[in-house]
Amino acid sequence: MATIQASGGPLVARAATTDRFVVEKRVAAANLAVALSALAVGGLMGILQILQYNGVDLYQHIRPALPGGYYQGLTVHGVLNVLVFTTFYIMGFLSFIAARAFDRPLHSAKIAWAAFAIMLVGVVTTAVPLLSNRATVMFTFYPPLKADFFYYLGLTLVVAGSWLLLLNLALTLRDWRAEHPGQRTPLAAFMAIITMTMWSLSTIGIASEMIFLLLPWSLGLLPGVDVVTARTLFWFTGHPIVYFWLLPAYISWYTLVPRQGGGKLFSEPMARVSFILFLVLSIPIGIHHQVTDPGISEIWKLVHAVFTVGVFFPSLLTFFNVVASLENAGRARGGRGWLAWIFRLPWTEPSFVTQVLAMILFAFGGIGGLINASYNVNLVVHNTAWISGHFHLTVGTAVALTFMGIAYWLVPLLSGRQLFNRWMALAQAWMWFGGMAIFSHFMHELGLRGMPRRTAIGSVPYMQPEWQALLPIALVGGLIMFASAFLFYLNIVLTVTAGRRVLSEPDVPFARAVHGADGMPAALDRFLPWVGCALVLITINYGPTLYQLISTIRLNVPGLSPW
Ligand code: HAS
Ligand code: CU
Repeated sequence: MATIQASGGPLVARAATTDRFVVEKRVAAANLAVALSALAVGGLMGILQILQYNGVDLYQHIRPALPGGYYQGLTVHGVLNVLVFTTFYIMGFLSFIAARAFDRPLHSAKIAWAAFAIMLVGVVTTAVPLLSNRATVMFTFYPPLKADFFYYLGLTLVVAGSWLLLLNLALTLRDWRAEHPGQRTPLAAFMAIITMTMWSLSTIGIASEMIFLLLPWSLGLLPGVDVVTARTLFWFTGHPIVYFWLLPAYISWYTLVPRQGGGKLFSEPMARVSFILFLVLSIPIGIHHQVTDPGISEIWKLVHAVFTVGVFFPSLLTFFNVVASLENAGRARGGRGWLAWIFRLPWTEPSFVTQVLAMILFAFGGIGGLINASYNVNLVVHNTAWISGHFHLTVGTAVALTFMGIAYWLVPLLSGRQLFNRWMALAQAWMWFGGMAIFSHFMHELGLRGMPRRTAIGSVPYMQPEWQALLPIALVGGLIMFASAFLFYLNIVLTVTAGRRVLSEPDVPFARAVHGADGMPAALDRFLPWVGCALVLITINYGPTLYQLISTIRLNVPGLSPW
């Protein structure tokens, strides 16, 4: 079976590859299993939350399992969905896709398994206090809310395990370069390395927060904590984490979706520029989450707001490039006219449709992001349900729905079986799209009407009639998403257990590029100079604030566990 590389180079014929990638397949399967299990439990909490908003508190009926009620459920929802599901899925997907793009196994099976093992120990360590209501602190674990030591330890292990993928990819790149002197790194592998480099750099913030503040504090070794310093270190990682979730989805949109649609990627150099910009610009903008925090100079808040508009740009490049690639596919399939080519796209191919629907909602999530980023307008939306609307379009759709779309080809490939039912998959994708469109629209609306986020709205004494009018519609959206998730899991479980066995392994659908890597500037295939640029910008944008916070640090705020 032939695989086409996105580099625009010649077709690379590949004979039976099954055995060469057995480790990568197992690593991917193990990571996906944890990821999808986490999403199942985390997603279930979501429906309990929107029911609670509507005055139906099912948490009361599961008290023995979740004694902390709404707030514990919300913490489980956030931790499992955006920390565990995303990180494990990304580890599995990137390990697999990078090896296939390099067309060679990863450098070390031991490192790949060690990463998985460390992260798994981390998840279990976090889960114990989380489920026993000793860590009801949300996924952002802002002090002075204080969780059990093991909650912080477990999350630290998940992050530390993920660093090993960067090590493994870097070693694999070295092996590959030795075998292919002078050649351009295959696009998907290049993008995977950029993603993991950006992530590893960005996690310096959360690692410092854990090691110097939260871990010793939760052990009683520090008299108290410094709230603003902790929050600033958190958002040093907490903003770029959203691009750590997004970039693997972009890898799929750039290197796989064009071919799944029947066409080619429009421009490989432009795709590389976009990823390099993410590496350089993702981190020095985290203070846009702290516009209302005291103790940080307005100048630096403004600088971070301006740079946030800068990081909008690589997503605009992606918008252009991905839509141009879809147009290429539509025309290759006989499409005509300015827009009529859209109808020629393969609208019955589950993986493709799922991801295109994710892209469409992401355009709206992106627009909302720009509103969040607009310094003074942020004051209108901050800490309201608007933000929940925003991130359900971004991580909850652009990322989660894309990952479901990837699962529609990856799970069959890993299990050696056909997708159980393509129509069920198509229904699932449209239901997520429709349900999320309703849910997130009304969450944005509720936010504009002043409804706070992270609040058990169903039991507050200040419930407003205008919220009461809109909440049931958001619930309808939530119920449609719930049904969609049910179909997804049914299809995946039936695929793995009862899908028709396939004799020959399907191809990984890497796309070729219209404008490929030939003649592209060498800088677009380098890593270290861009890491250097990122470090310079981080130093400029964070240096003065961190210096001021650390030099005036006062570890005197006692911890609270009000639940
Ligand atoms: Fe955000 C808060 C700004 C993107 C996630 N964000 C959050 C939180 C989360 C989150 C989880 O500046 C809450 C954290 C918390 O708990 O407090 N965000 C932005 C900006 C962007 C952005 C400027 N966010 C994301 C992504 C996320 C994510 C991506 C997850 C994956 N966000 C903010 C700000 C806050 C914030 C403030 C703080 C608010 C506050 O006050 O608390 C941009 O990167 C967005 C750029 C995106 C685009 C869209 C490009 C569209 C594409 C698809 C094109 C294809 C199509 C298909 C349409 C420009 C690439 C066509 C189809 C055919 C058939 C033709
Ligand atoms: Cu952000």
